[in-house]
Amino acid sequence: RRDEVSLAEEAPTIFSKVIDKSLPADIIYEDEKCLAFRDITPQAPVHFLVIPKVQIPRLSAARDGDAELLGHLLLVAKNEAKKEGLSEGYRVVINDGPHGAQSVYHLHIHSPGGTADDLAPG
Ligand code: DGP
Repeated sequence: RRDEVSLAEEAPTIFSKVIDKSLPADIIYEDEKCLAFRDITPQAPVHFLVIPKVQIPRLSAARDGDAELLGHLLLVAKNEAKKEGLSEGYRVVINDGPHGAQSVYHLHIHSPGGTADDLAPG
């Protein structure tokens, strides 16, 4: 039996609409496996998200077979950070689940960057 939380986690999220382009987003990179776009509520001068096109709801739902995809997402994050001029560094954050402050249940990597003063703690 699956509980309400896991059913909710499997439902399509707003990011499915970003992927199928039914919801406009400022997309900065796309390939067959993933998409990178600017966060609608940026926490830093540069703040983009990298998401897989397949809906893995959260990091803790990833499987061993997702290793290559997860590595790809990280490499896209660092390539886009370079293109965005974040030569002095940036953060790479994944929020997982209620205690990790995850609000959208489609796995995403946050890459906020700017000056250290601009970055929210944690
Ligand atoms: P998290 O708390 O890790 O689940 O962060 C979800 C992020 O997604 C949050 O920083 C705001 C962003 N976000 C939510 N809805 C939209 C949207 O419709 N468009 C864009 N570009 N970003 C969104």
